[in-house]
Amino acid sequence: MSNQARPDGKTLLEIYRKAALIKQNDERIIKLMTAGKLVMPYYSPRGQEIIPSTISVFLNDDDYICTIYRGLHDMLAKGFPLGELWAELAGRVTGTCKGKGGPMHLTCPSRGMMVTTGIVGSSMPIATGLGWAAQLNGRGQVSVANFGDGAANIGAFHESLNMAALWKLPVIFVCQNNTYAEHTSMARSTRIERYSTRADSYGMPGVTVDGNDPDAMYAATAAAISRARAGEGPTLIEAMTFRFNGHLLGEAGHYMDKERLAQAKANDPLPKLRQRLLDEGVASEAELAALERDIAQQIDVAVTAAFEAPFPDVSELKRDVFAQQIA
Ligand SMILES: Cc1ncc(C[n+]2csc(CCOP(=O)(O)OP(=O)(O)O)c2C)c(N)n1
Ligand SMILES: [Mg+2]
Repeated sequence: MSNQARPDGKTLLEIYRKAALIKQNDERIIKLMTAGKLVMPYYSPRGQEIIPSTISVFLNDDDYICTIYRGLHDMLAKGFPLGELWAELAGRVTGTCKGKGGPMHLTCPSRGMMVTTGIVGSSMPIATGLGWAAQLNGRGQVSVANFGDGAANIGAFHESLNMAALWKLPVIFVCQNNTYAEHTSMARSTRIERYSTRADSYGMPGVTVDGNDPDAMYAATAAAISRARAGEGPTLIEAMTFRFNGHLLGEAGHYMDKERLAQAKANDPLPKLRQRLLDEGVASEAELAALERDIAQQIDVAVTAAFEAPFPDVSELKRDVFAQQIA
């Protein structure tokens, strides 16, 4: 552990800020959905927020990320503008996809957030293609593919890892292993213990880390990023985590191990990180409280503006479906 990169106080505070934003945003969505004010499919990332909060401290605006329906944490951590995010969630014209993408298709290409996809496994080939583009651009950009444990059993996983390794593409494959694919546990999906062992088959490093531990995530990401930026090729990071809600908000979660869920909630990484910031003298209670209040206010502003904005006009229905033909 001693020769591994460790986050300094300022970085830890930034990781906490991102994670606190994800948590508060999640709470606001659930509140508005249960009140019937916001209607959408919601795959809560609560419990998994340390993973992207740590990865994204290494990312620049022009680095690429691709994610899945359970990817709001990835987007928020990379810096999705809150106003445009809430407008998109609420289906309003002021969203980044003019309200026509919604929560399943969040994108913000100007900040490197290239796709949210509902097709399991499809973030990986897209991120691999973006990695190829980054290699051709030659500006040292990296491409991050976020996906779940279930997606590690899809053909696109194998094809993407093989191609990225072969061409030494600057891709970081991040398997956010919450141990369930929809209602099926990992134990019922594979004979192997660790998906990271598959990296060896394609000739790239693979590590399994505690995704809820900022130190472990930081060290794994630092190694993967420096390898990618140096033109040495991709890495597979399997980040172990657990989701606090069911697959889709509103489901009963009958298939989930109740004891493990209770344990995961008791080990919520957010209060732990908050306490660490206090213990290590990185921030005072008053400073953290102010940071959390500021996040709440930012969400208030974004929600209010979103609900005041108009829905797209019906004339927008067929626009932006196909690329415009150039004469
Ligand atoms: C190609 C494809 N097959 C099946 C589905 C249905 N489906 C939606 S989510 C999901 C589970 C994926 O689990 P995982 O990759 O572990 O991600 P998590 O939801 O746990 O974050 C499945 C099978 C789909 N959307 N796309
Ligand atoms: Mg999963």
